[in-house]
This record gives sequence, structure tokens and C-alpha cells, in this order.
Amino acid sequence: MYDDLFQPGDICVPRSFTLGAATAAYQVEGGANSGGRGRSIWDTFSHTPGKTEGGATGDVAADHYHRVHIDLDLMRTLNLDAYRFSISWPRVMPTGEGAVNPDGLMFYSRLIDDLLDRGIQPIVTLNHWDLPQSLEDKYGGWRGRETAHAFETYAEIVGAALGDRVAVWSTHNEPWNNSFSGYGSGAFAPGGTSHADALAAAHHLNLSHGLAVQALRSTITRPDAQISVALNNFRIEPEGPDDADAARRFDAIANRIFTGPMLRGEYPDDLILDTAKFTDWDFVKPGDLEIAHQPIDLLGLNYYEVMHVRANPAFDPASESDGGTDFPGSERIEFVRRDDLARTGMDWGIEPRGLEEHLVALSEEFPSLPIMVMENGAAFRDTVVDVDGIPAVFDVNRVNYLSAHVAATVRAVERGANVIGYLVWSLLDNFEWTAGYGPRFGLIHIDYETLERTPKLSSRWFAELCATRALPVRTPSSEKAHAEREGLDAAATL
Ligand code: GCO
Repeated sequence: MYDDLFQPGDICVPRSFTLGAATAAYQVEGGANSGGRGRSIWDTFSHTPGKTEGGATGDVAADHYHRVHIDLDLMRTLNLDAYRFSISWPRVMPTGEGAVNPDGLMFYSRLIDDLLDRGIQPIVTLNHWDLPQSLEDKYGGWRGRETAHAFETYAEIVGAALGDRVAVWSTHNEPWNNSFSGYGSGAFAPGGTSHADALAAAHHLNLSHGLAVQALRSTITRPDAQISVALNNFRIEPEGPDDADAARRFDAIANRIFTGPMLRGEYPDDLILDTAKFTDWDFVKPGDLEIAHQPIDLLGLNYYEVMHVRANPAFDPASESDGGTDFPGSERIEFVRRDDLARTGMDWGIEPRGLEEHLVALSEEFPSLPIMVMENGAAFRDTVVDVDGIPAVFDVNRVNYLSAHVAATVRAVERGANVIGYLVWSLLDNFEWTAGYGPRFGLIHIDYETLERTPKLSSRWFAELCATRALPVRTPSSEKAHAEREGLDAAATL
């Protein structure tokens, strides 16, 4: 379908670089009531009227659970080095603790074997937000310290079962969203609106990260396995010299609240001061920070855009709420929408420079820690066209986005950043949380009516990158075809 449209360009990634694609269980699996799976907080939340666009749920999603062999063969055509996926905790342990569901564990064990049979390395996330509902009911979810210990046991069980084959483990995906969007703003499951609860949840995620690292270290046997955490560590840029404190404040509450405990064994002093009105941090117990600060082998970075911040000129201290806003102290900060930037279908600014700068900065901040870009990608409204009876998606805008961000990653490496991989978000179009199924991030298009898969132009672009390790560029003959298609895609926004 997409033959002769690309040829290897001049920008190359090292042969040792890991190139792959990523998904998450609740966003792609479906099979919500199949194979002994228990309920998660996202099942509850998405089935609550008004919480997601159009009442969308992950009941079916892309039906990856039942169509995984189709997707595995598609991954092989993409020449992927690795596939990042998450394990649904309630699929493996329906109540989050106690009994293990053998069918759930077997699903992931077979997936890992099938990936390895295709020469694709498994990168496994233990927690991509779909906490077992039972733990929310019993302990208050991540607000409760007990959940951190339940997570440790879950990690032990999964590490023992799959740890002979998994190449890279991530304990958590974006603890920022898990805590602040989940327990503080009300935006994500379970829909909590207390900043004090969100701060406690953030701490228990830090604690559980350390407990899970220890559990994995004691159970995994693959000698070259690496343990990581995937953080949406934000690239933050103040608008002007008077906005430096706004940038500092956001960096403390969004970035250093996790890198501090996990990578330094401490909470930053400014964070404690900034949040004094919300909590006295009494949920931090002696020894917690030593546990959280376990050595890890790799830092996962999820990058989408630069956060341009400025101080809110109209901030009124009396207006500072205890919850229901994006994060504690969010009223003090404004995020600036840069009109000079091209934007994705979700109106996110397209700024590959930010990825380059952030990788260089993170590598300088943590020089002994290799970094893997574990998520980068863009949502666009993708149009399926019929080409001589064959469906196709000419997502030229996604090709341009991915090409620019892989090039930015290569530039960061050339500047000395210790970056060892880049994973596209996402392999498949999927459930974009509260936004439902409108935003499409996949290299592969999903028809949600028929569940038919259609590889997009970007999947061919990425397949050629993985095969040649050189960024593909358009062949001269394809310029006209692209121009025609680009006009089509450029007009389509979400
Ligand atoms: C996140 C999650 C993914 C999202 C992706 C696009 O970063 O929010 O890891 O689940 O779908 O980032 O928003």
C-alpha cells in the first residue's frame, strides 16, 4: 500500500537504540469481563455517567485481549525492537490481593513468549492506572498505605511468573496523573477532589515504587533485565524572568515530588513549604524514603509538549482551593498557549526542541541513569481512504511529528544525553481516558465498529526506520502523492 513513498534519510539512530511502540491495558485490551478479570477503578469511573466523552468505556477498546495474535503479526511487520504494554492488575489478581487468576497470568505469559518468538522485547508496566476496585473500596486506593504493600505482593507474583523473560520493567506509569488527576482534580479515576489525598497518594506511589523494585529484584531472573519508572517529567519553561518562581513551583509539585524520593531519597524542601497549607505530610513514615530510593537501571520519559508557564497575575490567596483543581497551588500558575506552534488534534503544542532540551537536561541531572523515551506521539483525526479496494490512512502529519521528535532525540544523543530508546505512543488507536475514542494516537487505525486494523502511513514510516535505523524521507515520486494527502490530513482536526 505504501510502497516507494520513503527512502532512508541522513539522520540515523544507533543500531543499539531500542525502537518500539507502547500501549496500556485499560486503553487497548477490552475483555473487561473475560478470563476472570476483576473490576478496576477505570471500569467504575468510565461507567459513571458524565465522566468520559460520550460515555466511552474500556469494555471492548481495541479488543487487544482477543485479537492479540493479529496485533503481534502487525508488530512483526513494523520491525519493532520492543513492545511496551501494561499488565492489568485486576486481570492477574481480581481483588488486587489474595487469589491469583491463572488465566490472567497466562495471557501475559503467552504474550511475552509470542513477542520473543518474533524478536520483540517485552517492556512491562505494572501500574498504568487501572487499580483493582477492591483496593479502592478497602483501603482508599493509593490514599491508603496498604495499597503500596498490596502492590509489592503483586510485583512479587508477576516478577516470579514473568521475570525470566521481561526485558524492561516499569513500576508505575505517570504517578503524576495517577495521584493528582485521580485523587485531587477529579478528572481521572477514581475521581477524588482532595489535594491532601492526592499528596498522600503521590507518597504511596513513591513508597510502592521502592517496594516493587525490591520485589522485582528478588524475583526476576533474566540477567539483562532493567527496572525503571515511566514519568511524564515535564519540560517547564517560564515565559519571563518574573515567572521563574511559577516554574519552580510547578517543577516541585509535578516533577521533583517523584524524582526526589525515587532518585534522591528526599522530598524537596520547597515542595514541603509550597504544600504546607494542604498537608503536614504525616503520611511519610520513618524509613519510607529509604525504601522509595531504590537504585533503578533506567528512567522512562513520557514527552508530548513543553509546559510554558507564568505566574497568574490575578492570583488571590483566598481563592486557593483544597481540591478540584489540577494540583495543589494551581491557581498561582497559568499555562501559556503558544499560538506560534503547530498543534496536534488535541491542541497540544508541537515542539520537538523541547524533547531535545529535556533529554539533555535530564541526562545532566541524573548522569548515571540511561533514559528511554517511553511515550511520544500525537493524536490526529485520521481518515481511512480506499485505494483500489484497500483501506489506507495517509497520516502525513503524524509522520512529520514522529520524524521531528526522533530527530530531536538523536540530536540530544549527539549532545551527550544518555538516551537508549524511543517508543511511539501508540501502537494502536485506543481509549484516551476521559476523551474517549476521538483522539487517535495509533500507528495502526482501529475501526471501533468492526475492530478491523488498518496500518497507517506512519506505521510504514516507523517500520522502515526500525529496519534501516535511518529516518525515512519522502521519495521524489511521492512528493505529489504526499502533497495531495497532506492537504487532506491538514484539513482534518479533532
Ligand atoms: C499518558 C498515558 C497514556 C496517554 C497518552 C496520550 O501519558 O497520559 O501514559 O495513557 O494515552 O499519553 O495522552
